[in-house]
Amino acid sequence: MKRIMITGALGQIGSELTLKLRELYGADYVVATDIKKNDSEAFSDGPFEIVDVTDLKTMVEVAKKYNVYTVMHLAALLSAPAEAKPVFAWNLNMGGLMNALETARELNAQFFTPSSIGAFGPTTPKDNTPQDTIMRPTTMYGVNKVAGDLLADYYYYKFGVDTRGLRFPGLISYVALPGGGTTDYAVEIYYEAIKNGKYTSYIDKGTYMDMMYMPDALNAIVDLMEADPGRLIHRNSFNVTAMSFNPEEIAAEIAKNVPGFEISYNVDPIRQKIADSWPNSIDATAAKEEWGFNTDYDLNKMTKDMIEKLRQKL
Ligand code: AKB
Repeated sequence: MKRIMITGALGQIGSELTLKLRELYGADYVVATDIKKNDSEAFSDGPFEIVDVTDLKTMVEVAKKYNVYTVMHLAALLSAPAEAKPVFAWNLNMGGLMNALETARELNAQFFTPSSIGAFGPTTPKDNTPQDTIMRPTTMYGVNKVAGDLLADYYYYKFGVDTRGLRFPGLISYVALPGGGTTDYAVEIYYEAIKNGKYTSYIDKGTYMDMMYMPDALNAIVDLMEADPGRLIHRNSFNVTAMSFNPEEIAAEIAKNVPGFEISYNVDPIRQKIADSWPNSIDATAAKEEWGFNTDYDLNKMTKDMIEKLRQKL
């Protein structure tokens, strides 16, 4: 069997995806890469290489060294830091994606990269947002995601690269912390509930966003990559979601498990503006029909699991 190479493997998705793929396919067959090492198991439990995604030469060399069959490109700047440094975000998010696609083309490899609900904008229908709809994002992250969806489609049509991708909502996990997402409040709230019994939200009450628990997100990646290509009409930007809630609703669910838990608000205008430009809830029918997308966790089940796991961890 040939190998999978993951960029950004020590980040929020990568540190868990690397371990899951190593469990499924064997540790030697999953090459984790990142710009620097950290103490994650993804670094210590199998092959690891330093790769800066803006450096095409090194990326191709590493891919060739391991005879890579699938490139999974996760390295990217999330929505809030991308707003703070838009030029840097363009260079990293688009330059890194282009290099990863070129690496897949050169190795004749399958390709995966995550897109995001950030690809939608204020003129997109807000509720039950369709798979194919108006996409005029007003953030640099969103511009990167729409351009990335189109670029991955282009590599399929032009060069025949087997590109696939998912438009992820906010991802919630107790393993690795996300780095600078607008949806991160829905992770922080669990940590603060366990540590302090209260949380001050930077997202305002009443703000709905889509979310998904990490085990469902990892299953979705594996299922999409293993799907029959003949059934895929959308390929690079499938809407996927497991739940949509606002800060009051997640706080109420946490309070059922952490008696006395309280939420208060100190709204961050930058992240609130990003959240207000995103859908309330998206429609995942295309993913269900084309490759059988489904989820195990709703808000209730995820909250029980997050609290149990974080109590052990903290
Ligand atoms: C973010 O909030 O930036 C990410 C995302 C939804 O893409 N979690």
